[in-house]
Amino acid sequence: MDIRTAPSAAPTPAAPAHAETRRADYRAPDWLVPDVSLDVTLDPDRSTVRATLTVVRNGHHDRPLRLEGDDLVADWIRLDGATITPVTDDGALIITITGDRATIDSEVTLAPSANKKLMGLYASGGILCTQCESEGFRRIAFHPDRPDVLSTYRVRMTADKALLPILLANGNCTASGDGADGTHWAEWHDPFPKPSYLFAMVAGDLAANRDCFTTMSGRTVDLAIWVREQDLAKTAHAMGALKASMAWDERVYGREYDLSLFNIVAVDDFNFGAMENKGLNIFNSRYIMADPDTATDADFDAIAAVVAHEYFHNWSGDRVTCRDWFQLSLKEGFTVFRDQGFSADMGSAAVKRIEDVRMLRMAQFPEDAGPLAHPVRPESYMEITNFYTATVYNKGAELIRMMRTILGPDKFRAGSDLYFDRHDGQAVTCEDFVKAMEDASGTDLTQFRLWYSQAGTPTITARLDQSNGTTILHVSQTVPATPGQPTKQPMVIPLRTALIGRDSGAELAPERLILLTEAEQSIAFDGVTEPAMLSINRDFSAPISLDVARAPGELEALAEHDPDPFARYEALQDLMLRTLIAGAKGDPADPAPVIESMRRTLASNALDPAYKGEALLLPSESLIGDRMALVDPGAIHAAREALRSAIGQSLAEPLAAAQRETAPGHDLSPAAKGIRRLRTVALGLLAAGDPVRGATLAKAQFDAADNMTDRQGALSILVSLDGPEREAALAAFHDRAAGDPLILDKWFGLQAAAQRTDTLSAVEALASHPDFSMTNPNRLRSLLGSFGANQWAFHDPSGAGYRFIADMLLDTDRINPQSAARLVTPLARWRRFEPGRAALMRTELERMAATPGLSKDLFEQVSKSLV
Ligand code: B3K
Ligand code: ZN
Repeated sequence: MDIRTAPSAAPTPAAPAHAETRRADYRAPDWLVPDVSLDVTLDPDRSTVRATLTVVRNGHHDRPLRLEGDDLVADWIRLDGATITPVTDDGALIITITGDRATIDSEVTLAPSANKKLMGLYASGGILCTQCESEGFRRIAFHPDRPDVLSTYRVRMTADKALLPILLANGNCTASGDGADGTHWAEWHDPFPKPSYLFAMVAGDLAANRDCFTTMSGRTVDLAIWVREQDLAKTAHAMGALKASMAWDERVYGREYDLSLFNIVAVDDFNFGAMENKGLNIFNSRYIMADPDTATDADFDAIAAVVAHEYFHNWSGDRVTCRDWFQLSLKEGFTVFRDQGFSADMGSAAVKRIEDVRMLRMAQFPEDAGPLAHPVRPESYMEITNFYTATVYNKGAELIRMMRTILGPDKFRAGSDLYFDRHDGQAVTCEDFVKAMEDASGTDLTQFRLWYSQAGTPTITARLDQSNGTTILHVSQTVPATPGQPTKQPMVIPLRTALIGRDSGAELAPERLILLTEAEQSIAFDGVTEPAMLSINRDFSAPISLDVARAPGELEALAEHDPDPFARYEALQDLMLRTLIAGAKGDPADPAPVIESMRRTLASNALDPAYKGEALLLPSESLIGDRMALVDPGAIHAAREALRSAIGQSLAEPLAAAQRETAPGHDLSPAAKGIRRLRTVALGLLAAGDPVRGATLAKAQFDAADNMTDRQGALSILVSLDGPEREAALAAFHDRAAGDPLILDKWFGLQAAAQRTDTLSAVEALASHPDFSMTNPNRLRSLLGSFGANQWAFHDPSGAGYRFIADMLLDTDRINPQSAARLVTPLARWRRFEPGRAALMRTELERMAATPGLSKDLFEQVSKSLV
């Protein structure tokens, strides 16, 4: 059904019809393309692509060949050497072929420098590069462009040697040389059959950081990270992460790299983080370039995680790929799970788990609770680009984690071995992954499969009953209704659970795995003779909302004694949330229990600074809102600031001591990072308790910083304060950036995140700043993404924040629809807000929906938000 015909949808007279693609309609390809040969002449303003496709009929049928094209005009098309004029359908070519095999040649002319969608072949700062996932190859050549059509590729690239001296594509370079008139050429061959979304080529004036890696079978792989010459010094961390990832995948998953070359290229204009093209990963430069003076510790960690993620895709994505885009989580959920494991092994597993759960709650839980909720394996889409979501990625990773928890590490590894062996070289489904896990482990995962098909975050209630001399845990689950899924079945919920003595603090019942499979279940614990406290969903073993009946004082005791680091963290968070929600509702909210728990956490000798930094961070304003029936941003902000201020005043001494601790900027050890993390968290609380002292301390931290973590941390506090220190630090930060785009992104982002009444007008002014750019996705995200995430400022009761974002996104949509569609999600949550704001948000969505010429990307998000 066209979504615009839904009875409650907004009127959209001028919008084009956009058909839904449905998972249930999947049909194997009519034609296969075993070989693709490209002859490309590269120039920023006028490139030509000659494509030769060998096509083979797949099965017995008389259907024509369909070659997709997006914004392509064919200079000519030939079928077995004879020129043809095919029928066209929505940019695609429909070609009738009589035999079972044919050769299709075509030529198109492209203008990469005019391509601002950043899909297909485009220019970024003089570098020509490609982005094909999901459906970008059809902007380079006519092709079926679907992930279940796998081909081997040969590519010949020709370009002006002075302008574009480096020519790269997937696989191995088989020949190169100089041509006439200052041109040069290179030929590349990728022996591994791959879908078109993994095709890549790059041409530019690039320099390489080169290294090598010896694989477990003794082969040497040449590694290169390509950037502009002046950025070479900033690639060392990424190279280290790449080598560590290669070793980790051999050790943990038994996966060896398969080509003799692995190239990474960094570009400044990129729609997302990075792309796993076979043998030629292309990265957003923010996930490659770092030194302690320009990148924070969090940036360093993110670089390692993304380098690992893209590298791990070589097996989970490239060697075994997706049959269709509904299976996206097959590669993304699994690969996120793999990169999370890598990061946990490289640093603190406990802190990594806390960070990952925070991310899940910040991005995925709201998605699951809103109009854009969809299962990990979606059933339909208008624009697949809109489904690169936290649900597909992060909830998808949680599904893999739960399978590992249920099967245990050894059977899980047997399952992943079987999956890779069984499906090497194939395009497969999420079902194939689960089946491999089932077959290798002998465990029935029938009910578990509901996690792939049912959207919504399950809510679990748990109550420990010790009233009759027995100890019984009563647990129940409900899965909320989501769009298109009014009723749900009970899921398999793995809950790592232990009992802890309320008086002794001892573990009364050792940890066990409870598998909840029904709507309600009761579980008996034997031999428990003293009052017990429930330590449940340890390590966040299931991605659920949990409501536990607690006796007074329990959360405080668990925050101090629970041996599971995640559960201890969670107890303190719940304590904070209880106080914050009461405050936001106008109920009495005594801060003392939170303050005393925080005092004990700060003083503990058993906890490291990194953990303390995480534990002392209050839940965000949006997370508090997620736990309330209706969100009132002003009341939430006031309650949170009141608690922060009370903490800052009561714990001024220990916080100041933590803030005084420093670690040298070049020291990137987990211990040094932890000191810096805690330092800025402490500074934020101190400033909340005493803004004048806070400004002085923050400016001193800013001025003395020998690293970006301390400098950005100080500025992140100063931007929300008043006084001359703020303006001085902002000006100094901008000067130090000296045009470095990644530092300027921080400068924009910090101001858009400021907790101030004038943030909206500041953001409006920044949109006209000479350093702002509508065409660079990083800069757009820095300003609009940070502002949209700033609950208090964005939800200004006047509605001016909504108007501003809508205006900006309508402009963005004409340039880069993918970016516009991604940044609209804060407005989509309108139903969660108090009626005044909800009406204003809805008005802006309706205005956008009624705008003529809206892209399919933005139309899908806006229209689904209104239904
Ligand atoms: N697979 C890419 C994402 C592509 C997004 C296309 N809209 C990067 C990643 O997840 O590794
Ligand atoms: Zn990925």
